[in-house]
Amino acid sequence: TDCNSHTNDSNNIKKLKRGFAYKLFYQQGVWPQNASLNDYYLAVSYTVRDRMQKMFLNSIRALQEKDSKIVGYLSAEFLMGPHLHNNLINLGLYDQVSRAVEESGLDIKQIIDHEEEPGLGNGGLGRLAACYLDSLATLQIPAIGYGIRYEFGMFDQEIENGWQKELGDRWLHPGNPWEFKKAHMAVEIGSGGYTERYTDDHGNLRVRWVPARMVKGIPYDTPVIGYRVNNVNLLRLWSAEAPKSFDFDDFNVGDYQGAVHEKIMAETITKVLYPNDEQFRGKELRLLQQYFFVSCSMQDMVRIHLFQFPNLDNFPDKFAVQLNDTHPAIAVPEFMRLLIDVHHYSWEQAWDIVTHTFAYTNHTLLPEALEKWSVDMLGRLLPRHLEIIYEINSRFLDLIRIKYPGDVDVVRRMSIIDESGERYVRMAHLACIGSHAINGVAELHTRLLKNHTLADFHRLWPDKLTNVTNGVTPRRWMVLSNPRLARLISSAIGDGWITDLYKLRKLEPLVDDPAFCEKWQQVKFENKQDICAMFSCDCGPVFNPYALFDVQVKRIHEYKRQHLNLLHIVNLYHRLKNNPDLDVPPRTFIFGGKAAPGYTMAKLIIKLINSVADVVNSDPDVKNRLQILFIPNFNVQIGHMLYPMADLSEQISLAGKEASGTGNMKFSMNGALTIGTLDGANVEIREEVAPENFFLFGMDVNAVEDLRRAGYNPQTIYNQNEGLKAAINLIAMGHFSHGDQELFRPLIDSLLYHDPYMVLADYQSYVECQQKVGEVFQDPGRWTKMAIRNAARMGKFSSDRSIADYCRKVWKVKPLPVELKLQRLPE
Ligand code: 26Q
Repeated sequence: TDCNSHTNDSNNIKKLKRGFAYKLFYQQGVWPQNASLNDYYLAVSYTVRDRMQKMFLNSIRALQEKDSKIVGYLSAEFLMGPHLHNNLINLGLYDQVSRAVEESGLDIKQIIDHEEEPGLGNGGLGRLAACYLDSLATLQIPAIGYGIRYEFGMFDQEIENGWQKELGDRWLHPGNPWEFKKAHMAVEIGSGGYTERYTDDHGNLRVRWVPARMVKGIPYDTPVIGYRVNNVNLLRLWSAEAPKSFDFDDFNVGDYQGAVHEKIMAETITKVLYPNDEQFRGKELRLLQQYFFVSCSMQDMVRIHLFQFPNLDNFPDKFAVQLNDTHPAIAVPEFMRLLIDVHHYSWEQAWDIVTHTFAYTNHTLLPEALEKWSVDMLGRLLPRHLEIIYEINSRFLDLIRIKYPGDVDVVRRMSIIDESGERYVRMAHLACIGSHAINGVAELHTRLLKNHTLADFHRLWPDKLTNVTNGVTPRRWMVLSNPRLARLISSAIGDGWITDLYKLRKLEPLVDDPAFCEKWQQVKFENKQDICAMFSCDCGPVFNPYALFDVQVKRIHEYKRQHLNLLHIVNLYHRLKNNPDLDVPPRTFIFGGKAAPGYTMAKLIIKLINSVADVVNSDPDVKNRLQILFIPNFNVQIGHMLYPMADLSEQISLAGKEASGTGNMKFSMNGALTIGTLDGANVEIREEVAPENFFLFGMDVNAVEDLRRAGYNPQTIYNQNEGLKAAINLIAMGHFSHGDQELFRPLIDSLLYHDPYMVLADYQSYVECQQKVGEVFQDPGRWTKMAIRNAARMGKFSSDRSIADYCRKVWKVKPLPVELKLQRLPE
């Protein structure tokens, strides 16, 4: 009864408060009056963590007891974002903990905001892995996420004089209350050395790898809890340590320096996340990172399997292993090595096990992003793996020759080894050949893989390549980040949508309910006010919450075309200056995103955004009508604030370049309208929300291809378009650089003489579409209906749907609900 649950509540709050005090005293070792915010953050987190332990241990037991298949999700990146808030929501403890914290004289928001987020990813791919872990747990699918415990995650970005500056991310410094170090589960990882043949006791010829160096992999486990279920999955991240605790007795005393060096080298492996996405660079340490976490993870799964079964024959029935892009593709030869050299399987048996275990997700169409490791380097670091790769390739090419007699070109194209110049190992080919399933991440992307990037493989194995459109978790990206909207939606249609996002459809009839529409507008307005409040205290511009908030947040990359957005802004500024009566709504343009530290052009784009912002924001002629804000250090935490307050979502990549995009989904779920090209998942978003609720512009992939074939010359477009010319000239003449005409020249020259992403070709269409956006925004009733319809039709883009697709099409796994077997806890 109500009365009963009330007593339970206050009982629970009492217990939570006691928990905080206990943790402060015994764990942090401080009196409450001396405790810092960090002490409180840790005390609250440890208390919450304790509440997960029973579920965690029950989940692990369920895995061991039952004949259940486990998903092993191998990813070099997991961009988890802050844990505390998410765990409170998934556990259903937010309100109680909030009260308990309040009664202890603190503010839950302050404590939540104190968390240093684990930014162990670059962007889309890493965040996708995190959304998938949330959905796996919520759908009660047993899963382990395997990755790297980088000591330094994604760098922190500061803006200095308009330029990006990178600072080391010290996320572990304040202490990480969410992980458990499992020192006893360490594994050993080799590198370098040589291979040798030998005959074993039974007269069998075998191969042995004799590595030159060994490091230890130590797992750190972070529990991943599902939304309101008892299932707790595992994120297992590996950290590298020197093989022996540094004990110089073990080393030749004469080589003390060398011993220290070895230790430092070992621990370098998991030091830092490589901050470049979409641009492959063949660094030795990066290959070592990949091999390190892959070997740790495969050995771990083998150990778990052998705990339950006498041999590895049925490994593919126990584990489905997903390769998140080719970063973990070295798992294919590594598992072959473990099966053949260590567990003494024949090549044929081993290959059967391997190919029934792995599946591979491709995340990119950009040729420069495809991983290819120099054969020399790979052979030096992993000599046994190179031998195995050669053997895989030789058998594969025999198959190709039989299939396509006399076609030497197809052999050259499909070979794992690129022999066009210096020899390289093509990791995508290795992943395709070693997997039973390959998938793209949006319908268009998969089609392009089938027709271009992986066309030969698709022709060979027509059933292997499928699509699984990406999704994002509505727990973090709606419930957690947009509580006002979540409350409004739940009050209208109940809260079933949180675990079945298709239920948002029930919102559609409410577009004709003026009271509901008004509340919807009010939510958006309050979300915008929150942001404005954050910036109003500074001496900088005060943002107008009545303006159209036009947002582009994502990694800075030429293919994503932040500079197309800028050209429109400069053009609008120019028009407003020349015609103060121009009938356009006030706009606030918001940018956020990091540039890879070595990507000069991307860094120049950041500088240009900030330079245009400086001039426009201080120009009285456009005061309150045009404002630009670059939010530094875009990360998960800042995403929580930005997606809910956006009116307009910018998804303006050149068609055929963005594999999927996932920010596009987050915006739309939160009631922003999209201006976008027919690229990636935009195509499907538009399909779902209906064309009249989507601002489409630009060339489609066919038009892009036609134009490229006809010969694209950006200068012709520049010369023929007065508005474009004016915008480009303003930048080139130094209007935004205190007269300096050199500063932005590389960017201008690139646009005028190469324009690899066809910014100028799509410019006019974009500007006209933006004009339409402005007109619709001036009719708030119409805009709101469109926004509600957008959110209502986002069911497909829940990561729950994506994971259900993977379970059915790729992994063949079923839910394993965990019951809480009551067992008395140790006193
Ligand atoms: C590779 C080798 C060496 C160093 C770094 C890398 C590297 C690291 C990260 C290469 C690529 C990435 C990240 C790629 C990425 O985030 N891709 C995005 O994946 C999303 C999820 O599928 C898609 O929505 C985006 O379209 C895609 O760009």
